[in-house]
Amino acid sequence: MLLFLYLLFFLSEFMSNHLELEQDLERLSGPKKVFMGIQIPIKEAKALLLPVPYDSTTSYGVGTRFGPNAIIEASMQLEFYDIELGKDVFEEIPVHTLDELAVNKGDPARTVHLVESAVDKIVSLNKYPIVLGGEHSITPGIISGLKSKYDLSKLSVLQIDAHTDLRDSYEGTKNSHASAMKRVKDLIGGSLVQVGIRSMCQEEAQYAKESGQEKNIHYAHKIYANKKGGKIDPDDVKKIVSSLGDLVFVTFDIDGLDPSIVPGTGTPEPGGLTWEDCMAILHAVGEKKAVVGFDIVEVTPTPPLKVSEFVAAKLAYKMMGYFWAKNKK
Ligand SMILES: [Mn+2]
Repeated sequence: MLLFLYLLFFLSEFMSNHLELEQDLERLSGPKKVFMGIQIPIKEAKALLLPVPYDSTTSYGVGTRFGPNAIIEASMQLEFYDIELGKDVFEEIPVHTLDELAVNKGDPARTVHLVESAVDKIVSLNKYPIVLGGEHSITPGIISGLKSKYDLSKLSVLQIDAHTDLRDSYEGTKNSHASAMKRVKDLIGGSLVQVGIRSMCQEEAQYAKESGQEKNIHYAHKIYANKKGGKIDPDDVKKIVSSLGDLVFVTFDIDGLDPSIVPGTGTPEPGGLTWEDCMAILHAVGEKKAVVGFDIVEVTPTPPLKVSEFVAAKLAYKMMGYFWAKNKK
């Protein structure tokens, strides 16, 4: 009996010693690479951030697989205080950063399925999903993953992007980033509202006209033409907001912004939106709609420049504030 007690004592001493050593090591290795540099336990977090380091079907510049890690690293330089909102957004919307999804580069369909299953678990835990891509082909997986909690027949999607991504398939796959929004349209019953568009192929233009989608396309050059005093026309913002249903998912392809602000993206189209245009739109959407989640995709780091990933990190924080920290002061 005594021997048994002695063994028990020895074992517990050994384990607590180990725990201490582990904690010491963690401190020595510095902060983990997590969004904003703070890891909130899943139980206490309001949002779960899923990094999806996937590129497989991107057609021109490659490297979006390095996007999530670069954005998370850049986010550690952000201030918690949001000047415009007058508050610490992270305090209201604490985030837990999940490990990078183990994507399958050679199998786009499998990757989309993996994303779906991860997002399904996030919303089943009643957390907001934030997904960092990775290429745009992951978005249909995110939308499918929402269906265990939200009625997709009522879901609208706001897409900020240079491209419509409405090809039925591209280079032999229906899971290409060039077909991402066609897949999304197949999944949702609400509107797909596309903003900042300035590049499409003839098949897409024809599809947009014949399907009636064109009324929900807000071309970049028209937004420019309507500008007043350098600012996006409030009527344009109103049109964008009013064409969305009450339940909204936001997919933000970073190439929606002008490449002078974000050079690090696979297909940098000139004539893009300004930061202020995007903020005006996202702020208005957050005020009027229930936003269930968002993604930021197609960030391709271009070292030694860090501007693209920093802009993406700030964009994620602004969206958290606009969508979810809006009701409390
Ligand atoms: Mn795009």
